[in-house]
Amino acid sequence: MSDILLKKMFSGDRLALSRLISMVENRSGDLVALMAQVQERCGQAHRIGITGPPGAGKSTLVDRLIAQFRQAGKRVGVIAIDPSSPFTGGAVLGDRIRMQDHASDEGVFIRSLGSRGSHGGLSRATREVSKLFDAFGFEVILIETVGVGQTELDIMELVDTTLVILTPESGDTIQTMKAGILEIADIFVVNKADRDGADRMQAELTVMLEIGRTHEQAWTVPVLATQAFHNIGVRELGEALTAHFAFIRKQGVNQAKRGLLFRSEVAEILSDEIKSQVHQWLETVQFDRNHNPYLVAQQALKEAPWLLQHASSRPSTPRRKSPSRSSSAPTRKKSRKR
Ligand SMILES: Nc1nc2c(ncn2[C@@H]2O[C@H](COP(=O)(O)OP(=O)(O)O)[C@@H](O)[C@H]2O)c(=O)[nH]1
Ligand SMILES: [Mg+2]
Repeated sequence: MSDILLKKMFSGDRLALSRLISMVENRSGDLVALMAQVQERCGQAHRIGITGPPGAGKSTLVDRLIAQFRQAGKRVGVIAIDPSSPFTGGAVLGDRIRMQDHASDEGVFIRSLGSRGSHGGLSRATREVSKLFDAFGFEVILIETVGVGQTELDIMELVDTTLVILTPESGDTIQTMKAGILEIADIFVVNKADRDGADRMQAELTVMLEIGRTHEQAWTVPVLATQAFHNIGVRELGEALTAHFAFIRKQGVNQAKRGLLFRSEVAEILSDEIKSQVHQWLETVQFDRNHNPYLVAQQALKEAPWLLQHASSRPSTPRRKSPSRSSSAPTRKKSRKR
């Protein structure tokens, strides 16, 4: 079934795209096989991450940026993330209403992701939805996250350009801000520049960036001022975004970093798969009260079905001895659920 959906999505069917996103969100179907096909069509989109404290104006800016990119003839996919909320309500719902102007535009697709549907793997779900968007043909992908915690930092690893939005009142945020956010920002925006203190905030940030600047850093992080609400400074922001994308395209990807990210992605896919197989296997095991979890785990490592599957497909692997039944070993239930 997913093959038909994929085919439809590749031919531009938005409903198919929407259903595939739901599959990714709910972790249903053979996602590894599905995403392997999606991956083949990826690599064209400019992925932009937008982060910063709640209320800074991220959604308003996203809305303005959508309009800007649409005017330039680019198609835009938007992922709005709310990791704190178990339901995608509240702020994200508000965001969707704010962005509703674009709802009838065929060149725009807005989707919110919460931690509920994604089974805890919010960064993996985000990465995969972003890949679906890329394969679908969106030239620009905007990912809005709330806050500056670990989830946001993880998500910012998935993008080409990271935009950090602050306001004139964000002094405390900068003080408490983890050093990480300064390092990951490719562009800073001081939004709500209609308020007092925007100039000072802009100057402070510029100084901080100057102090932290290293020699090998070829990109100078711009600190821009915007008034998203009044649509001021948005054109300059759009230009800075495009300039950064051109810069990283020209510079080429850092091979070492690319290798690191690639390995961590493979590790994430593998460990998710193994974890889910472990849980499936545990369903088939009957325990009595005195079981020692270490002994069960030890035994499982010896006769784990997921390892066996792998081993049996490799003729060079030495044959296993038939496992001896120890009193602590779990017994397999008759029928294996899959
Ligand atoms: N004064 C002022 N308010 C703004 C500006 N941009 C956005 N806002 C308001 O700030 C509030 C929060 O905006 P929102 O985009 O939801 O922030 P988010 O939580 O970062 O996504 C809303 O009431 C916006 O209307 C601006 O440039 N100036
Ligand atoms: Mg928002």
